[in-house]
Amino acid sequence: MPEPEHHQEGHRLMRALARRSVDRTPVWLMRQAGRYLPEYRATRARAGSFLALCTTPELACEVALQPLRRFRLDAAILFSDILTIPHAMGLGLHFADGEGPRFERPLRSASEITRLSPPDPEEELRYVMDAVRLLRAELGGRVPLIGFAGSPWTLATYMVEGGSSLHFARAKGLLYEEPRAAHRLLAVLADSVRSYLRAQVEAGAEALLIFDTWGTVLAPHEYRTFSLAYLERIVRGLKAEVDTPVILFGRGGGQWLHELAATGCDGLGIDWTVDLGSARREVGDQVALQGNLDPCVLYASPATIREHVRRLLEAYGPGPGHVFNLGHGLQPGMDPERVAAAVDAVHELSPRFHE
Ligand code: 1CP
Repeated sequence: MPEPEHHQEGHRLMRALARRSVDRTPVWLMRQAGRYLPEYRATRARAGSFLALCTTPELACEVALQPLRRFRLDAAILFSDILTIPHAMGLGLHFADGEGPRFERPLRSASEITRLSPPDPEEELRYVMDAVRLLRAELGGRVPLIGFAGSPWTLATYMVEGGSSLHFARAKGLLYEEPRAAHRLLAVLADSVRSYLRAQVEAGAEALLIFDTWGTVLAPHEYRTFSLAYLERIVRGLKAEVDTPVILFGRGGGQWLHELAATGCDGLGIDWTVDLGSARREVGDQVALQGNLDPCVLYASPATIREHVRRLLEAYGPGPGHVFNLGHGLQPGMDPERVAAAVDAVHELSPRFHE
């Protein structure tokens, strides 16, 4: 576990998101809890399933803490999944082994959409709030806790498709053919995400992350109308209610940096297809940037990993506002030793960018 930080007021992650000076670049990793860790696999086996792991606060808390025991990370992230909201709406989530998520009752008609209502975070999603409360207490202020949710459009793709998708035929078909039903679905999801994230803050989350994993499968007009507009609605709503930094992760969102920064968020999570230096020049005076090492760099040797970490720190350049992360999540086949090499490299190489 990292030591408490006495030398600066506030944690590095919080300072970096506010673009205030830090002694070194903060680092955490998307999917830092997960199958690449043997201790995660053991706890998951004890839980019996991924969903049982998510719905048992003690076990969710345990797996969220595991990566912090191994690596010198500057944040913990709630262990849960973005699909808890549709599950709470009654769609019947399950995870078949070796496959992605599946819904027993995907949305198949506009009338099913009309019947949806936002879940109560302290009722149907109480297990998530309990996990947040427990984790915050266990962390004891050592590092901040990040809460998260999926973007309305990303959630809608799973709810309409019934699971993961390649072409998003049904979800995109809905947008083009039944835009009013699509907007109704996205509006109920935006309300749900907003109240879910607000409840996470009340339960102890100190920063928030919204994953827009599938935004950029949309054409520009549809992206603005059906994804960005709802992200903006959520950010504005949250900003009126809580004083908590919000990070938006837009997978493939490189061409939308200006629009995403203009939502009023504090940080943008970017994937590895974006040049970090150009991104900083474009929007770095408005938002912090989180990212964006290609996760597959972690399949290389420690020396190569270190070189890529150095390159990324140089691409961002001196000064605050960078949260080191991967461009997407850690993968099950990755070696924890190489993950450690990346984290250690950030610790060793980043201070000189903050002198
Ligand atoms: O077998 C297992 O143990 C389950 C694998 C797994 C894990 C560890 C899934 C299934 N979800 C998670 C946890 C998870 N999911 C976290 C917390 C862990 C952490 O970061 O430390 C988070 C933040 C998520 C978010 C998530 N779930 C996203 C958005 C981020 C992203 O990866 O783009 C998405 C799209 C999901 C859906 C989902 N859940 C699980 C899988 C395999 C997927 C992706 C399916 C697909 O590609 O469509």
